[in-house]
Amino acid sequence: SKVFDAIVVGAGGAHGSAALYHLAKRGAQVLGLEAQPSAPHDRGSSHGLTRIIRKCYFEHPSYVPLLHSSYQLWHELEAETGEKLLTLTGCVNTSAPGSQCGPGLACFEGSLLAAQQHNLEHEILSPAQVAQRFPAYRLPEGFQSLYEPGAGFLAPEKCIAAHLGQAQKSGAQLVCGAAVQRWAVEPPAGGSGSGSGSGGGLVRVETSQGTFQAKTLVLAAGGWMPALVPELQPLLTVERQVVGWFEVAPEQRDAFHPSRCPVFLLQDPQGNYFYGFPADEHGFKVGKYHHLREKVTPDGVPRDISPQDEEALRQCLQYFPGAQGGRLTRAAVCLFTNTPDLNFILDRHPRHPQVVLSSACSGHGFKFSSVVGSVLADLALNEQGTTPHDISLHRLSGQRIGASYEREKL
Ligand code: PYC
Repeated sequence: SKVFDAIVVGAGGAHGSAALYHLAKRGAQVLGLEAQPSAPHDRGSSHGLTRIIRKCYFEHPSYVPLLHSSYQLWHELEAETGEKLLTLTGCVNTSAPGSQCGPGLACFEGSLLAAQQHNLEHEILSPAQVAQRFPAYRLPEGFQSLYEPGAGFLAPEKCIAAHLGQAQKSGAQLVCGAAVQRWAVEPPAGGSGSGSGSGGGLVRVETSQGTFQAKTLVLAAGGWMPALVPELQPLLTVERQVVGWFEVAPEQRDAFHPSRCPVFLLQDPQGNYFYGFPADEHGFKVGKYHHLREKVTPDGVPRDISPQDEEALRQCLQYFPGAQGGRLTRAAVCLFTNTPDLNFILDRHPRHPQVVLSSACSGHGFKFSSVVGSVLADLALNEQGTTPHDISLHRLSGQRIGASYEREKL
Protein backbone atom coordinates (compact mmCIF):
# COMPACT_ATOMS: atom_id res chain seq x y z
CA SER A 1 0.00 0.00 0.00
CA LYS A 2 1.00 3.63 -0.46
CA VAL A 3 3.61 5.03 1.92
CA PHE A 4 3.11 8.74 2.53
CA ASP A 5 6.00 11.03 3.37
CA ALA A 6 3.94 12.31 6.29
CA ILE A 7 0.60 11.78 7.98
CA VAL A 8 -0.89 14.62 10.01
CA VAL A 9 -3.34 13.66 12.75
CA GLY A 10 -5.69 16.45 13.77
CA ALA A 11 -5.70 17.97 10.30
CA GLY A 12 -8.96 19.82 10.96
CA GLY A 13 -7.42 21.82 13.79
CA ALA A 14 -5.26 24.93 13.77
CA HIS A 15 -1.80 23.37 13.89
CA GLY A 16 -2.70 20.23 11.95
CA SER A 17 -4.19 22.13 9.01
CA ALA A 18 -1.16 24.41 8.90
CA ALA A 19 1.25 21.45 9.03
CA LEU A 20 -0.62 19.82 6.15
CA TYR A 21 -0.30 23.05 4.15
CA HIS A 22 3.44 23.47 4.71
CA LEU A 23 4.25 19.81 4.11
CA ALA A 24 2.26 19.75 0.88
CA LYS A 25 3.79 23.02 -0.32
CA ARG A 26 7.24 21.55 0.15
CA GLY A 27 6.31 18.70 -2.16
CA ALA A 28 5.75 16.00 0.46
CA GLN A 29 3.17 13.30 -0.23
CA VAL A 30 0.95 14.00 2.75
CA LEU A 31 -2.24 12.65 4.27
CA GLY A 32 -4.33 14.59 6.77
CA LEU A 33 -6.51 12.62 9.16
CA GLU A 34 -9.34 14.28 11.07
CA ALA A 35 -11.51 12.39 13.55
CA GLN A 36 -14.49 14.74 13.19
CA PRO A 37 -16.78 14.24 10.19
CA SER A 38 -15.80 17.56 8.61
CA ALA A 39 -13.22 20.32 8.92
CA PRO A 40 -13.09 22.96 10.23
CA HIS A 41 -15.25 21.74 13.13
CA ASP A 42 -16.47 22.94 16.51
CA ARG A 43 -15.39 20.08 18.80
CA GLY A 44 -11.81 21.16 19.49
CA SER A 45 -9.92 24.36 20.26
CA SER A 46 -10.19 26.36 17.05
CA HIS A 47 -13.75 27.57 16.57
CA GLY A 48 -15.80 30.58 17.67
CA LEU A 49 -15.21 33.11 14.84
CA THR A 50 -12.33 35.10 16.34
CA ARG A 51 -8.88 34.62 17.89
CA ILE A 52 -6.58 37.38 19.11
CA ILE A 53 -3.28 38.04 17.36
CA ARG A 54 -0.69 40.34 18.97
CA LYS A 55 3.08 40.73 19.27
CA CYS A 56 3.72 42.48 22.61
CA TYR A 57 3.60 39.04 24.15
CA PHE A 58 3.29 39.26 27.91
CA GLU A 59 3.65 35.51 28.27
CA HIS A 60 7.32 35.61 27.23
CA PRO A 61 9.35 37.88 24.91
CA SER A 62 10.84 34.90 23.12
CA TYR A 63 7.50 34.33 21.36
CA VAL A 64 7.98 37.56 19.42
CA PRO A 65 10.21 36.25 16.57
CA LEU A 66 7.68 33.46 15.98
CA LEU A 67 4.96 36.11 15.86
CA HIS A 68 6.82 38.12 13.21
CA SER A 69 6.87 34.99 11.03
CA SER A 70 3.30 34.17 11.90
CA TYR A 71 1.99 37.55 10.73
CA GLN A 72 3.98 37.25 7.51
CA LEU A 73 2.59 33.78 6.81
CA TRP A 74 -1.01 34.86 7.51
CA HIS A 75 -0.58 37.69 5.01
CA GLU A 76 0.87 35.25 2.46
CA LEU A 77 -2.11 32.93 2.96
CA GLU A 78 -4.48 35.88 2.50
CA ALA A 79 -2.70 36.77 -0.74
CA GLU A 80 -2.85 33.16 -2.01
CA THR A 81 -6.53 32.69 -1.27
CA GLY A 82 -7.97 36.19 -1.60
CA GLU A 83 -9.60 35.66 1.83
CA LYS A 84 -9.47 38.27 4.58
CA LEU A 85 -8.19 36.33 7.58
CA LEU A 86 -6.76 39.05 9.81
CA THR A 87 -8.47 42.24 11.02
CA LEU A 88 -6.33 44.87 12.72
CA THR A 89 -8.01 46.60 15.67
CA GLY A 90 -5.10 47.18 18.06
CA CYS A 91 -4.96 45.51 21.47
CA VAL A 92 -5.27 46.96 24.97
CA ASN A 93 -3.09 44.91 27.31
CA THR A 94 -4.19 46.03 30.75
CA SER A 95 -3.71 44.93 34.33
CA ALA A 96 -4.38 46.15 37.81
CA PRO A 97 -1.21 46.85 39.78
CA GLY A 98 0.05 43.72 41.49
CA SER A 99 -2.16 41.40 39.44
CA GLN A 100 -0.49 38.19 38.46
CA CYS A 101 -2.37 35.59 36.49
CA GLY A 102 -0.57 32.33 35.86
CA PRO A 103 3.12 31.69 35.91
CA GLY A 104 4.30 34.81 34.10
CA LEU A 105 4.41 38.54 34.50
CA ALA A 106 1.19 40.51 34.60
CA CYS A 107 -0.22 41.57 31.29
CA PHE A 108 0.96 45.20 31.37
CA GLU A 109 4.46 44.49 32.66
CA GLY A 110 4.97 41.47 30.41
CA SER A 111 3.73 43.17 27.25
CA LEU A 112 5.95 46.18 28.00
CA LEU A 113 8.96 43.91 28.46
CA ALA A 114 8.30 42.20 25.10
CA ALA A 115 7.72 45.57 23.39
CA GLN A 116 10.97 47.00 24.77
CA GLN A 117 13.09 43.93 24.07
CA HIS A 118 11.84 43.69 20.48
CA ASN A 119 11.33 47.35 19.73
CA LEU A 120 7.62 46.93 19.01
CA GLU A 121 5.30 49.88 18.45
CA HIS A 122 3.25 50.62 21.57
CA GLU A 123 1.76 53.37 23.73
CA ILE A 124 1.21 53.46 27.46
CA LEU A 125 -2.22 54.81 28.37
CA SER A 126 -3.94 55.83 31.60
CA PRO A 127 -7.55 54.67 32.21
CA ALA A 128 -8.77 58.16 31.19
CA GLN A 129 -6.78 58.03 27.95
CA VAL A 130 -8.13 54.54 27.21
CA ALA A 131 -11.74 55.77 27.71
CA GLN A 132 -11.13 58.81 25.53
CA ARG A 133 -9.56 56.82 22.68
CA PHE A 134 -11.79 53.74 23.01
CA PRO A 135 -15.18 54.76 24.38
CA ALA A 136 -16.42 51.21 25.06
CA TYR A 137 -13.82 50.89 27.82
CA ARG A 138 -14.12 52.00 31.49
CA LEU A 139 -11.00 50.89 33.34
CA PRO A 140 -10.67 51.66 37.06
CA GLU A 141 -8.08 54.11 38.36
CA GLY A 142 -4.72 52.43 38.73
CA PHE A 143 -5.02 50.02 35.79
CA GLN A 144 -1.97 50.26 33.56
CA SER A 145 -2.48 49.73 29.85
CA LEU A 146 -0.19 49.09 26.93
CA TYR A 147 -1.84 49.72 23.56
CA GLU A 148 -0.43 47.77 20.64
CA PRO A 149 -1.71 49.20 17.32
CA GLY A 150 -0.58 46.24 15.18
CA ALA A 151 -2.71 43.66 16.97
CA GLY A 152 -6.14 42.38 16.03
CA PHE A 153 -7.99 39.16 15.42
CA LEU A 154 -8.00 36.19 13.06
CA ALA A 155 -11.03 34.33 11.72
CA PRO A 156 -10.11 30.78 12.84
CA GLU A 157 -12.55 28.75 10.75
CA LYS A 158 -11.54 30.67 7.62
CA CYS A 159 -7.84 30.23 8.45
CA ILE A 160 -8.23 26.46 8.79
CA ALA A 161 -10.30 26.23 5.60
CA ALA A 162 -7.66 28.28 3.78
CA HIS A 163 -4.80 26.06 4.97
CA LEU A 164 -6.72 22.89 4.05
CA GLY A 165 -7.84 24.20 0.67
CA GLN A 166 -4.34 25.28 -0.30
CA ALA A 167 -2.85 22.03 1.02
CA GLN A 168 -5.24 20.05 -1.16
CA LYS A 169 -4.36 22.23 -4.14
CA SER A 170 -0.73 21.23 -3.53
CA GLY A 171 -1.70 17.55 -3.57
CA ALA A 172 -2.47 16.75 0.09
CA GLN A 173 -5.16 14.19 0.80
CA LEU A 174 -7.61 14.80 3.63
CA VAL A 175 -9.74 12.11 5.24
CA CYS A 176 -12.36 13.29 7.73
CA GLY A 177 -14.20 10.98 10.12
CA ALA A 178 -10.99 8.98 10.59
CA ALA A 179 -10.45 8.54 14.32
CA VAL A 180 -7.01 7.18 15.18
CA GLN A 181 -7.28 3.91 17.10
CA ARG A 182 -3.59 3.13 17.34
CA TRP A 183 -0.30 4.20 15.92
CA ALA A 184 3.04 2.41 16.06
CA VAL A 185 6.54 2.67 14.66
CA GLU A 186 7.38 -0.48 12.79
CA PRO A 187 10.81 -2.08 13.04
CA PRO A 188 13.16 -0.65 10.40
CA ALA A 189 13.19 -2.67 7.18
CA GLY A 190 16.56 -4.42 6.90
CA GLY A 191 17.75 -2.63 10.04
CA SER A 192 18.41 0.70 8.32
CA GLY A 193 16.69 4.08 8.40
CA SER A 194 13.92 4.81 5.93
CA GLY A 195 14.71 8.41 5.02
CA SER A 196 13.07 11.74 5.73
CA GLY A 197 14.63 11.98 9.14
CA SER A 198 12.88 8.86 10.32
CA GLY A 199 15.95 7.19 11.83
CA GLY A 200 13.95 3.94 11.87
CA GLY A 201 10.89 2.20 10.52
CA LEU A 202 7.71 3.46 8.99
CA VAL A 203 4.81 4.71 11.08
CA ARG A 204 1.57 2.77 10.87
CA VAL A 205 -1.66 4.52 11.77
CA GLU A 206 -4.83 2.50 12.33
CA THR A 207 -8.03 4.50 12.05
CA SER A 208 -11.77 3.95 11.85
CA GLN A 209 -11.35 4.35 8.08
CA GLY A 210 -8.42 2.08 7.45
CA THR A 211 -4.71 1.75 8.09
CA PHE A 212 -2.16 4.13 6.61
CA GLN A 213 1.64 4.20 6.52
CA ALA A 214 4.10 7.03 6.36
CA LYS A 215 7.75 7.89 6.90
CA THR A 216 6.82 10.49 9.49
CA LEU A 217 3.82 11.24 11.66
CA VAL A 218 2.73 14.64 12.96
CA LEU A 219 0.41 14.40 15.95
CA ALA A 220 -1.51 17.65 16.41
CA ALA A 221 -4.66 16.39 18.04
CA GLY A 222 -5.20 19.03 20.74
CA GLY A 223 -7.24 17.65 23.64
CA TRP A 224 -6.87 14.12 22.30
CA MET A 225 -3.06 14.18 22.67
CA PRO A 226 -2.96 12.59 26.16
CA ALA A 227 -4.78 9.55 24.77
CA LEU A 228 -2.56 9.37 21.67
CA VAL A 229 0.75 9.96 23.47
CA PRO A 230 0.63 8.48 26.97
CA GLU A 231 4.13 9.87 27.70
CA LEU A 232 2.57 13.35 27.63
CA GLN A 233 -0.11 12.55 30.19
CA PRO A 234 1.83 13.86 33.22
CA LEU A 235 2.32 17.17 31.40
CA LEU A 236 -1.09 17.86 29.89
CA THR A 237 -4.39 19.01 31.33
CA VAL A 238 -7.47 19.38 29.16
CA GLU A 239 -9.73 22.18 30.33
CA ARG A 240 -13.22 23.36 29.37
CA GLN A 241 -13.32 26.94 28.08
CA VAL A 242 -16.40 29.05 27.35
CA VAL A 243 -16.74 32.27 25.40
CA GLY A 244 -19.93 34.31 25.19
CA TRP A 245 -21.37 37.11 23.05
CA PHE A 246 -23.34 39.83 24.86
CA GLU A 247 -25.81 42.23 23.29
CA VAL A 248 -24.63 45.84 23.12
CA ALA A 249 -27.05 48.70 23.84
CA PRO A 250 -28.10 50.21 20.46
CA GLU A 251 -26.71 53.69 21.27
CA GLN A 252 -23.37 52.09 22.18
CA ARG A 253 -22.86 50.05 19.02
CA ASP A 254 -20.51 52.56 17.41
CA ALA A 255 -18.22 52.36 20.42
CA PHE A 256 -17.97 48.58 20.02
CA HIS A 257 -17.24 48.69 16.30
CA PRO A 258 -13.88 47.13 15.28
CA SER A 259 -12.66 50.55 14.14
CA ARG A 260 -13.03 51.97 17.68
CA CYS A 261 -12.83 48.94 19.96
CA PRO A 262 -9.49 47.11 20.15
CA VAL A 263 -9.25 43.51 21.27
CA PHE A 264 -8.12 43.30 24.88
CA LEU A 265 -6.46 41.27 27.61
CA LEU A 266 -7.47 42.44 31.08
CA GLN A 267 -6.19 41.19 34.42
CA ASP A 268 -8.09 42.44 37.44
CA PRO A 269 -7.02 42.73 41.10
CA GLN A 270 -8.83 39.47 41.97
CA GLY A 271 -6.59 37.48 39.63
CA ASN A 272 -9.20 37.15 36.87
CA TYR A 273 -7.87 37.35 33.33
CA PHE A 274 -10.47 38.34 30.75
CA TYR A 275 -10.12 38.83 27.02
CA GLY A 276 -12.43 40.01 24.31
CA PHE A 277 -13.18 41.41 20.88
CA PRO A 278 -15.12 44.25 19.29
CA ALA A 279 -18.78 43.45 18.63
CA ASP A 280 -19.80 41.37 15.62
CA GLU A 281 -23.33 40.51 14.49
CA HIS A 282 -23.79 38.36 17.63
CA GLY A 283 -22.58 40.98 20.11
CA PHE A 284 -19.52 41.65 22.25
CA LYS A 285 -17.47 38.46 22.67
CA VAL A 286 -15.62 37.86 25.93
CA GLY A 287 -13.82 34.98 27.59
CA LYS A 288 -12.17 34.35 30.93
CA TYR A 289 -8.84 32.58 30.66
CA HIS A 290 -9.10 29.15 32.37
CA HIS A 291 -12.82 29.94 32.82
CA LEU A 292 -14.04 27.72 35.73
CA ARG A 293 -10.85 25.62 35.72
CA GLU A 294 -12.84 22.49 34.84
CA LYS A 295 -10.69 19.52 33.89
CA VAL A 296 -12.42 17.46 31.23
CA THR A 297 -11.92 14.73 28.70
CA PRO A 298 -12.32 15.89 25.11
CA ASP A 299 -15.22 13.57 24.31
CA GLY A 300 -16.96 14.14 27.65
CA VAL A 301 -16.84 17.93 27.83
CA PRO A 302 -20.20 19.45 28.87
CA ARG A 303 -21.39 21.48 25.89
CA ASP A 304 -24.37 23.18 27.58
CA ILE A 305 -23.93 26.65 29.06
CA SER A 306 -24.68 26.92 32.79
CA PRO A 307 -25.61 30.00 34.84
CA GLN A 308 -22.09 29.77 36.34
CA ASP A 309 -20.58 29.96 32.88
CA GLU A 310 -22.57 33.08 32.09
CA GLU A 311 -21.81 34.66 35.46
CA ALA A 312 -18.06 34.13 35.03
CA LEU A 313 -18.14 35.96 31.67
CA ARG A 314 -20.45 38.72 32.89
CA GLN A 315 -17.85 39.78 35.48
CA CYS A 316 -15.88 41.23 32.59
CA LEU A 317 -18.71 43.53 31.51
CA GLN A 318 -18.17 45.88 34.47
CA TYR A 319 -15.29 47.28 32.40
CA PHE A 320 -17.52 47.74 29.30
CA PRO A 321 -20.74 49.42 30.52
CA GLY A 322 -22.36 49.50 27.06
CA ALA A 323 -22.70 45.71 27.21
CA GLN A 324 -23.25 45.35 30.95
CA GLY A 325 -26.98 44.59 30.95
CA GLY A 326 -26.81 42.83 27.59
CA ARG A 327 -28.40 39.46 26.95
CA LEU A 328 -26.10 36.50 26.26
CA THR A 329 -26.90 35.86 22.59
CA ARG A 330 -24.45 33.08 21.79
CA ALA A 331 -21.78 30.99 23.48
CA ALA A 332 -19.19 28.42 22.47
CA VAL A 333 -17.48 25.69 24.45
CA CYS A 334 -13.98 24.75 23.42
CA LEU A 335 -10.92 23.02 24.84
CA PHE A 336 -7.68 24.31 26.26
CA THR A 337 -4.87 21.76 26.51
CA ASN A 338 -2.42 23.14 29.03
CA THR A 339 1.18 22.44 30.00
CA PRO A 340 2.38 23.35 33.52
CA ASP A 341 4.29 26.38 32.21
CA LEU A 342 1.63 27.19 29.57
CA ASN A 343 4.21 27.05 26.76
CA PHE A 344 3.41 24.88 23.76
CA ILE A 345 5.10 21.57 23.02
CA LEU A 346 6.77 21.45 19.59
CA ASP A 347 9.24 18.63 19.34
CA ARG A 348 9.98 15.17 18.13
CA HIS A 349 8.76 12.26 20.25
CA PRO A 350 11.49 11.41 22.81
CA ARG A 351 11.68 7.77 21.65
CA HIS A 352 10.53 8.02 18.02
CA PRO A 353 12.28 10.70 15.96
CA GLN A 354 9.88 10.06 13.06
CA VAL A 355 6.98 11.25 15.22
CA VAL A 356 6.47 14.98 15.71
CA LEU A 357 4.39 16.31 18.57
CA SER A 358 2.45 19.54 18.52
CA SER A 359 0.26 20.15 21.48
CA ALA A 360 -0.90 22.04 24.37
CA CYS A 361 -1.32 25.52 23.07
CA SER A 362 -2.49 26.30 26.58
CA GLY A 363 -5.21 28.56 25.21
CA HIS A 364 -2.97 30.94 23.29
CA GLY A 365 -1.81 28.99 20.25
CA PHE A 366 -4.12 29.82 17.38
CA LYS A 367 -2.34 32.99 16.27
CA PHE A 368 0.89 30.96 15.88
CA SER A 369 -0.59 28.22 13.75
CA SER A 370 0.71 29.62 10.46
CA VAL A 371 4.32 29.51 11.69
CA VAL A 372 3.83 26.37 13.77
CA GLY A 373 2.80 24.55 10.59
CA SER A 374 6.13 25.52 9.09
CA VAL A 375 8.03 24.41 12.22
CA LEU A 376 6.22 21.05 12.19
CA ALA A 377 7.12 20.55 8.53
CA ASP A 378 10.77 21.28 9.45
CA LEU A 379 10.73 18.79 12.33
CA ALA A 380 9.12 16.16 10.12
CA LEU A 381 11.25 16.61 7.00
CA ASN A 382 14.68 17.75 8.18
CA GLU A 383 16.98 14.83 8.83
CA GLN A 384 18.09 16.09 12.24
CA GLY A 385 14.76 17.60 13.24
CA THR A 386 16.11 21.12 13.00
CA THR A 387 14.19 24.30 12.29
CA PRO A 388 15.41 27.85 11.66
CA HIS A 389 12.87 29.08 14.21
CA ASP A 390 13.82 29.37 17.86
CA ILE A 391 11.59 26.85 19.60
CA SER A 392 13.76 26.31 22.66
CA LEU A 393 10.85 27.27 24.91
CA HIS A 394 8.80 24.53 23.32
CA ARG A 395 11.15 21.56 23.23
CA LEU A 396 10.39 18.65 25.54
CA SER A 397 13.29 18.84 27.94
CA GLY A 398 13.20 17.55 31.48
CA GLN A 399 13.18 21.11 32.73
CA ARG A 400 9.75 21.66 31.25
CA ILE A 401 7.97 19.80 33.98
CA GLY A 402 6.87 22.30 36.59
CA ALA A 403 8.99 25.00 34.96
CA SER A 404 8.01 28.59 35.53
CA TYR A 405 9.14 31.82 33.98
CA GLU A 406 11.95 33.43 35.87
CA ARG A 407 12.17 37.12 35.39
CA GLU A 408 15.89 37.42 35.81
CA LYS A 409 16.46 34.95 33.01
CA LEU A 410 14.39 36.85 30.44
O1 PYC B 1 -3.96 34.22 22.75
O2 PYC B 1 -4.47 36.29 23.00
C1 PYC B 1 -4.62 35.12 23.26
C2 PYC B 1 -5.61 34.70 24.25
C3 PYC B 1 -6.20 35.48 25.16
C4 PYC B 1 -7.01 34.65 25.89
C5 PYC B 1 -6.92 33.43 25.42
N1 PYC B 1 -6.04 33.46 24.41
